[in-house]
Amino acid sequence: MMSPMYTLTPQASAPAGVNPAGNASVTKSDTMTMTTVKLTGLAANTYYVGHYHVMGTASTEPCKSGGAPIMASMMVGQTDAAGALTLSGNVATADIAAATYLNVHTAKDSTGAPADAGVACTPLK
Ligand SMILES: [Cu+2]
Repeated sequence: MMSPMYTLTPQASAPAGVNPAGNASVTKSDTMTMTTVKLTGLAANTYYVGHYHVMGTASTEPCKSGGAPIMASMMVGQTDAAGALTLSGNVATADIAAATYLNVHTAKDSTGAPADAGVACTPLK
């Protein structure tokens, strides 16, 4: 089992006043991948959504490439009153085989529909 820890950094599309910082632990087996994302500096009592994404074409930098989300990897959660968030999820490792980055967006509501292009991101290796 490999469990790398990734550091998420703010994205240009993060709303003003949001200063996300945190990390993602990714525990990968041959069949399933368990992901836990912890961020602080977000808006209070607000829904956020995380996904793995495939590479896009807007940039050679994964987090700026604008790739499509892998919907099977969607994780939805709500921040606490201090703007701290924990997201966790399990996804089939095969479903994220082509992923090049993991990011978190503000969500419109508990359905996890994204409200922006992303607030924090990490490339994957
Ligand atoms: Cu996403």
